[in-house]
Amino acid sequence: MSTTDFLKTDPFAAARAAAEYIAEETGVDSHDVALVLGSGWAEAADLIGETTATLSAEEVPGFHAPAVVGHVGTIRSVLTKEGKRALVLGARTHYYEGKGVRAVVHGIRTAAAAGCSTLVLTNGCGGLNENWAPGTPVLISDHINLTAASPLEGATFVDLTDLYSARIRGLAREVDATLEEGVYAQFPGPHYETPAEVQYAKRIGADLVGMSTALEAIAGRHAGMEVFGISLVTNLAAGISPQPLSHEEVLESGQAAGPRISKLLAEIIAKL
Ligand code: 8IG
Repeated sequence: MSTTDFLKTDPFAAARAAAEYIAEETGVDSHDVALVLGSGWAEAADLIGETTATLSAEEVPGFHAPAVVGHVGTIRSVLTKEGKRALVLGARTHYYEGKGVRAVVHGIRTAAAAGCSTLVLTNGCGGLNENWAPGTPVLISDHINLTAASPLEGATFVDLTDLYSARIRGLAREVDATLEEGVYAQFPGPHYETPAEVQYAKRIGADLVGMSTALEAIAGRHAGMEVFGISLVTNLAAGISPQPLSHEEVLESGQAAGPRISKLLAEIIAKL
């Protein structure tokens, strides 16, 4: 049976198989923290410690090569100065790729099976607050899942109160007291929102709009991990600024903010 078939029959067995492969290939029996790198966050891994092994996503059972320019298709094992083992997932499968929610959260389940007790989710997103200029990092306090999908199947009732760890948000604020926080709405994508949809998101309580994170956070909580999320506002959401959105703009503001947010993330991970 191919590993893709395995993902179809038992996603948790597929995650265990991937974790076993990672342990063998990296020589690290158990990892401590998983880090998912979204748009704009690619450089962060270099600052959190020494990369001891690099795998390409497509060699690990159940993983796919990334579909988006600006995303990194590697899985790295990083040793932090504090002696923690970080599993850095540069390859995220997005819901809009149409591979199914199991594929979207496979990396999360693999990280849990690899021993990770903390999950750090990063993303690039649109901001609804005009005061958040492109390049502003924002802590995720909660989410609104607008995909109408769930990574959980059957009668799996998981409490999502305080899904995004207040403890780790506190640690982040010790690093940078000016960090603000907001509610992240995951849209299915891949199109950006219309201005009317952005106003709708605002009225239902969102501060950030994007195409990832919520489904992964749910899978992380279900797997027993402590979840931390941080967004990089790479653009003002549609209609908040008079300018139209472009993927190039998103990549540019991500690159400009890179050094600052990489340092920020490394300092937060050092405190975990
Ligand atoms: I980067 O404005 C990035 N990702 N849905 N809307 C949505 N996703 C995004 C946006 C945005 N910017």
